[in-house]
Amino acid sequence: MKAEDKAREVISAFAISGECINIKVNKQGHINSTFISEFDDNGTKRKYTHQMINSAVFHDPVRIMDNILAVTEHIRGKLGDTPDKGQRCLEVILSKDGKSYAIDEDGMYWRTYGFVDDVMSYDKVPGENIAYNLGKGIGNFQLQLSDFDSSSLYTSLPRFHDMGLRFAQLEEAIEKNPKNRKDEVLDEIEFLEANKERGRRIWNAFESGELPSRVTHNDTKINNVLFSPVTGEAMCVIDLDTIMPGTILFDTGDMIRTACNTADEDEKNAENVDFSVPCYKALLEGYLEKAGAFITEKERDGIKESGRMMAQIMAVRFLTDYVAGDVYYKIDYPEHNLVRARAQIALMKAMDRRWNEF
Ligand code: ADP
Ligand code: GN1
Ligand code: MG
Repeated sequence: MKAEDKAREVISAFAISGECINIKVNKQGHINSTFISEFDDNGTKRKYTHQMINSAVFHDPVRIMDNILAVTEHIRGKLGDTPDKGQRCLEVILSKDGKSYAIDEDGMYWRTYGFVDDVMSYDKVPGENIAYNLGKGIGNFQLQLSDFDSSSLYTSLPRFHDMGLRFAQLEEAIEKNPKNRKDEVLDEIEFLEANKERGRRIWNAFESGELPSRVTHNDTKINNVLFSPVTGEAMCVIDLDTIMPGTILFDTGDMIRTACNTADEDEKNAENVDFSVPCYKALLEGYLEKAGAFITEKERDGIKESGRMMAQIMAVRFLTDYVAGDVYYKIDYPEHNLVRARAQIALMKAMDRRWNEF
């Protein structure tokens, strides 16, 4: 059965008025399967986002939905009577029996959000204004959640940004070498291993309590924020599966990694990958406008390193998936994960080249 037809079947379980007149796939994310539908309710058209939650990654979708309900409710409280509230915070649409999910006949969990319309999504930063607004948007998101009790959150992916764990997974994949890909990636392994100790510092400082634990998003890449096409303002932070206690440096790092990269995350020609110092400055300016008031000196001091650390985490994770045989990320062609890993390594090197400029 076509994916869209399957989606059409399962979404009838959600409390949506009207008739589904159109459904299509969105291919932007690497993890979940996302569909956009349009419903006609007696002449009024409304759009929705439906996602089949990736059960190989997320083992307890119900608890993830509990996290998302709690966090979005908290943010909505902060938004008060803001007229465009529906655009500024994801809205979970419940099922007809009042649940935040529906289960299809294969046992897969689905959820529905209101579609955030009239916004732009970028895989690559188009310029400094969007970098500034990404920083401000995530700073604001953290601020909105700064009084949320992080201990009430379910940890959906334990040790998600633990560099030591990520290296252990890489080493295990290399040891097993199921697709005989190890010999192709010896240079990459050597570079990453040589940077291992430096890459571990932020996680270690977080684990030892030197960096405070806060509610963080943990996946703040640029296409997980939707922007106004008019002003560039960050309207809505999406992809809330990984909201967990963490250090703000995971979020600054992922923003830097994605918003200061002049090339796509899967750029094939490493020479096209550069680190944009103007975007870095703009991103930080926006971020500190919102987060500057609550972050500590130690956190502030770690921001620069956080971008390099997250590029490294991603290089290690993409390389692991390549060696392991593409079991985690969605890919479009066989070398996709290798291309992604090389592009992140190129980004680390570009940062190093420009280290004294920012
Ligand atoms: P994944 O975990 O696979 O990355 P996301 O939740 O990030 O899934 O969704 C994938 C893409 O779908 C996003 O990058 C965005 O373009 C789009 N999207 C997701 N939710 C919405 C929404 N509520 N409104 C509009 N677009 C959305
Ligand atoms: C995944 O879900 P998506 O595509 O927004 C991944 C992130 C990576 C990112 C790299 C749950 O994010 O950790 O940084 O790919 N999400 C998960 O593009 O593993
Ligand atoms: Mg995403």
